[in-house]
Amino acid sequence: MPSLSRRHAMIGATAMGAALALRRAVAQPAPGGPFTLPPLPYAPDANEPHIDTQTMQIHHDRHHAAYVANLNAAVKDHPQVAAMGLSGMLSKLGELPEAIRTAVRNNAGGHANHSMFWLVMGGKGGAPAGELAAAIDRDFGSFDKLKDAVNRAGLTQFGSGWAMVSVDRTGKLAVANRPNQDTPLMDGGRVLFGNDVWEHAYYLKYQNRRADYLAAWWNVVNWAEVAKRYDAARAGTLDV
Ligand code: MN3
Repeated sequence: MPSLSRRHAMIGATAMGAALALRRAVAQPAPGGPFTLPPLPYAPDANEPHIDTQTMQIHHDRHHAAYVANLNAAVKDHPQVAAMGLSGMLSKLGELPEAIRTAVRNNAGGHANHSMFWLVMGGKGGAPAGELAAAIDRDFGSFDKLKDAVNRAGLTQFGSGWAMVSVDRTGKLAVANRPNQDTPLMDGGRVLFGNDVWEHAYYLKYQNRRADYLAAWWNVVNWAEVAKRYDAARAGTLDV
């Protein structure tokens, strides 16, 4: 192999260094880390008067943003964990490095739960239709009974948490309330939809009247979006 002159070697090294730097730059995640705050899919006043604009802004722009930032900080030195994705890391919490397990549980959970939450709101309430309505009748008896079960789950969730409906690959529905930012994703399940019963979700408008918030929330559910999630769950393509 012919030896390169010192000058050629330097040029070669520089070019190789530039190529490596470029490759690293392309592989770099977005500033701040691999996880990003999804924009609200509607204006922050879209759920008025049931969910007030200021609550939506604080909830999305500060609370959800904090879960994303804290998750990015937790996985900063653990690219193999980040690469698992939200549902992947939440379903394998026990296999994660112990030092970041709680931070991932709280913040990946918070990121997943809120990403779902915004999507299933912004609608006009009413009632589900089609196959989803049939599944609700089959598994709960009626839409009213589903609402009662979810409201009861939300009302009896002590402290902070979520009142959710889980869905499996066969389309089977079940009420699932979880504390803090826990989620059926931690059991390998999927969330059809759910309501946030942390006080930050309702306190500005409803103060301690959680039952009033739970009742009003149904007026903003986007059933077309929930139906899409139902179809995706049965197709095996629903993530968070
Ligand atoms: Mn919240």
